Amino acid sequence: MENFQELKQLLSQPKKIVLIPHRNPDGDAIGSTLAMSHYLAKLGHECEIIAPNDFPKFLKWMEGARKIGIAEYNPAKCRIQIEKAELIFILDFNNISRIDEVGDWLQRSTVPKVMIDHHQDPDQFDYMYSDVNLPATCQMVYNFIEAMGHLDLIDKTIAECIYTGIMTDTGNFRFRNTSASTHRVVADLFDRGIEVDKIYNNVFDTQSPNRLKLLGLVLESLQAMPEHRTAYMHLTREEQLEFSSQKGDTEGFVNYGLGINNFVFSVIFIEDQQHDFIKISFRSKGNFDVNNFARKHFNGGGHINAAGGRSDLNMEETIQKFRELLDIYKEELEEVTL
Ligand SMILES: [Mn+2]
Repeated sequence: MENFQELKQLLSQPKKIVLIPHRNPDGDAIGSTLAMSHYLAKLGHECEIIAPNDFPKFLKWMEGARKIGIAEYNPAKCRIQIEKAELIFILDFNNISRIDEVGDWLQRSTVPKVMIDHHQDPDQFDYMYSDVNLPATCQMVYNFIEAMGHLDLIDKTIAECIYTGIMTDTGNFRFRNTSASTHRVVADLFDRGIEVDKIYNNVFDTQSPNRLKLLGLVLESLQAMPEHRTAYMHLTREEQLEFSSQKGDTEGFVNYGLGINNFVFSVIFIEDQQHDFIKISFRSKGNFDVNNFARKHFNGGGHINAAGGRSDLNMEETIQKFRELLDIYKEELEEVTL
């Protein structure tokens, strides 16, 4: 971070601070905002986290998670909190368009903004710590606290939040950007008392029977295209209603396609429950760049191996468009080395 000393100076006086994760916050978004807010509170700041919309139950066990303001439920209250903020942290995203109307409130605010994030092509903010090589914003929050000279302030609660973000964003320590430094951070979190079995249990083993049935349905829809080393799945609105699908229930389904021998590209198409569009998740292995693919063809983006997008066509047309695109990428997909 270029002007880190200036930010450090800013943080030396107690302030009203608002922290914001991206829309549809995941483990890294919630983990990083909670870890940072617990840390800043220890420095004497008054912190509020404002999420654009609600997040799944399997992230609500973390200390402070239930106090997070949800803009879609309490817009007036959240807007006022942003108006009153003297400093704003933007974590795990780098582009105002990812936070819906919270972005409008943010743009109206003239206070300094600090962005900490690992996605590509960040917008410009007053203070920026951007590193696309790190696997999780939570690892960056750890690095930030270390740079502040405050590792001793990382207690078990903060360590749990950081671990949760790293664990979920690295796919349990198996995605490519997981590095020695990631494991060193995690080793230090162990020293601070985290219980990994408890965290794993809280995040992964709290599924409803309906979620597993929904997974069964999604796997049933799987289309394998060995020629393209690609698998895709889909889920309609009716199917989600049938199993009373909750927010977060479809998280991780897309990864199953990458479990097929020699496959490098997996996609899931999910019809939005309220609005007429298709939400798409892309996952890949090796150097097949789904960030690029999502940006170019489906109004989305993300990372090289994990990205999201959307389509305003109906399900059938969206899948048709996708299949046509695959032919263009056939060679590129063939060449991916594992
Ligand atoms: Mn992240």
